[in-house]
Amino acid sequence: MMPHARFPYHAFVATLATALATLLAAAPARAQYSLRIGDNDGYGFGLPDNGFTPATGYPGLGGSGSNYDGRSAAEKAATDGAELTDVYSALYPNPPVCFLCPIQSPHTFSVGHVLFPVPQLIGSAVLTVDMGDFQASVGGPIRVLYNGLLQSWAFDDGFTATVVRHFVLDAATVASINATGMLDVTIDHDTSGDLIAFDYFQLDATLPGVPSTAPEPAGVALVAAGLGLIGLAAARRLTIGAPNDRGA
Ligand SMILES: [Ca+2]
Ligand SMILES: [Ca+2]
Ligand SMILES: [Ca+2]
Repeated sequence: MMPHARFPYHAFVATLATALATLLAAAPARAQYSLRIGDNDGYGFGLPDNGFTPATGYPGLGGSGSNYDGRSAAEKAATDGAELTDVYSALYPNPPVCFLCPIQSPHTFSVGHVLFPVPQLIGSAVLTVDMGDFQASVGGPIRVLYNGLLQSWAFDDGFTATVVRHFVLDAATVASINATGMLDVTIDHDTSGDLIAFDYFQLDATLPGVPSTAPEPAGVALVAAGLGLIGLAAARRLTIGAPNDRGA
């Protein structure tokens, strides 16, 4: 047995520093609500972000690769908007691009909904959409609404181009989310003949009035306790006048 067990000061400080780093890493991130609909798998065939599909278009059977279906079984069965991802075209265009080439989409409907349940109040939100083959000047712009509020998605990225976009939602949309507890992104293809595609949709939101990196109260208490112990350890070292704390 050791007659005089020394306080492992340096080991204690190292342990406390590790605990603090872990605590800060676990602090709430900037986005306190995050939900992705569909998956980030490159439109179901591994296309890199902001990349281009092959010159022939999506790997489907119809013109420009239309009627492509790269969905998983879960995405095919989904009703929250994931069923609109990894297919080309994401929606059946109305009017059709060509009356003699009916294979244009695995879907036969022209209006889709991406539905995010938001069960808490939010202060701000960003909608991220990985979208492909938008050609507003060729086929006409897609009509898009957030909870019934008209948006402008008149993008001209071009045939085969895909783009990851981040839409900062305006105050009216945030208020409508807080009023209804959800975000309904309505994608209306009734006024456009443009064939389009989506890889995924993601909503990130912050809570109102909560500093984005503030530790939780329990964490603050832990930090205070740790600082107190450091002070006690330092005081003890001064009291006993230990010249060397490292042990043998
Ligand atoms: Ca997928
Ligand atoms: Ca297109
Ligand atoms: Ca996908």
